Amino acid sequence: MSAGQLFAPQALLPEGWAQDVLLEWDAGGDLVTVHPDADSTAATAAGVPQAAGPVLPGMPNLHSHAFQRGFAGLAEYRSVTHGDDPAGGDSFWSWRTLMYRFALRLSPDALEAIATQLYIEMLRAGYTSVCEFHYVHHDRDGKPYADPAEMSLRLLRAAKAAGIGMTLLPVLYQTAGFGAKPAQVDQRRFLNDTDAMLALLARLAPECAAHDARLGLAPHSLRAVPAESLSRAVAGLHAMDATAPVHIHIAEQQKEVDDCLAWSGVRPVEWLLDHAPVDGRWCLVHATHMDWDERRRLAHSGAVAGICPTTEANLGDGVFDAAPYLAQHGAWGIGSDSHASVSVTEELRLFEYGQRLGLQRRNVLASERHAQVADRLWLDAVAGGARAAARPVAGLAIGQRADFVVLDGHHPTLAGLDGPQALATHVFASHGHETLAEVRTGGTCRVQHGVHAQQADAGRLFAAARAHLMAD
Ligand code: NGQ
Ligand code: ZN
Repeated sequence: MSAGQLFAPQALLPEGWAQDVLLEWDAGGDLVTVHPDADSTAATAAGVPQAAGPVLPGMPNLHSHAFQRGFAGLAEYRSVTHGDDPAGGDSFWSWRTLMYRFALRLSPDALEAIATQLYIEMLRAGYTSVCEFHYVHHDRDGKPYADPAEMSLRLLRAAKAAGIGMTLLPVLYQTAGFGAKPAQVDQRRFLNDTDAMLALLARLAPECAAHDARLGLAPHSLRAVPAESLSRAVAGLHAMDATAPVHIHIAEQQKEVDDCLAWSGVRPVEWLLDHAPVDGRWCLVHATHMDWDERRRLAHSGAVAGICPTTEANLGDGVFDAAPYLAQHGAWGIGSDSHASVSVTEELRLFEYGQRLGLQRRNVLASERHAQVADRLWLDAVAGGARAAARPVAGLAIGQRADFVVLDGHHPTLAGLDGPQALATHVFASHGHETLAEVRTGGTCRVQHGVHAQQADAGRLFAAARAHLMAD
């Protein structure tokens, strides 16, 4: 027995576009029927609702620091005239100093308000699940809350309230740089020893199960986690759950590459591939700066490269060299990271545009299989995002979650276009999210014509929380 049904005149299945697709899901929100070339007359006669336009798999957002939504837009001014960074001015590192100042003011209530607003915005943009890379664990003095899982639980509640799928990744953070450099005072809210982290994971496992969330671990970076802690924490996680996801920031800034070389003689991605059991359970966030061999090895490892194009642009990280990585079938997905932008289409577009700008060519990431760039981008990012999320969100296929978005075939921008043209227009030539008619997770409609039922209340709480934090 299905709990819900939809008839899609056109739908983007993992293998490509299909016509007249009957979708059915069960009471748990899992797809039980994905039937192309179904009889549309029979479906209409049986009262199956018809989609307003082409149906796409919902997009997993593989990298988020929710609290940074409250800070987005507030560091777009010159804060440094001459610093110790090579450019002698504002950089990733001076941004980080300001961001830490904001993080130090955060309360549990503020985090929940900001995250709820953010997750609603994600749904409105067509993201149907999120991997939350969560590192503000402790109170302002750096002491654990009475319940050390306090902040994590706020994120689970926010995801539930918004209706977005959740992979919670508590972050292990111990040091300020390679070679076990002691943590800075302004990093005090992030710190846990390895045993405390394993205890936090054990505390969160039943909570995540109760919230239908997946639990993983995020060693923050090779800068923040010494080698021994990295291996012990990953082993501890995998003793609890052998398939749990592991995410790590890596090689985002040239300085990190230089520091890693000075410390170990090898580059960060190379070091990780040599010293950690990197496979399909891993997501290497950014991986911006790789040489040819690192790129080849990462592509063959099965791990996902977590690309965050708007944040990487905002922070001046560099451009991920995508063409050779994708040519070697490297897995990748997208994340909104610092939330300078919360837009699936803007991330995908900028990913392709970075390549065009660098190579002075067009349609760089089209493939032999997908002449349409947008088809390739969308399907790759869903597949990689699902692997990073370690949840069944890999697209419109039986056994996967009924997470999908419906394009608005009646909107003037899309009217009269077929599925591939509509998707290409949605990605490359639409403004805002007006071309989305509907967003569903687990079959439940969360957004209809841009509106989420809780958006007004969430918006008020967000604005109040941010005003309070800024006055603090
Ligand atoms: C973060 N964000 O953890 O929020 C980092 C900055 C760091 C990005 N890398 C801090 N985009 O990497 O040290
Ligand atoms: Zn990040």
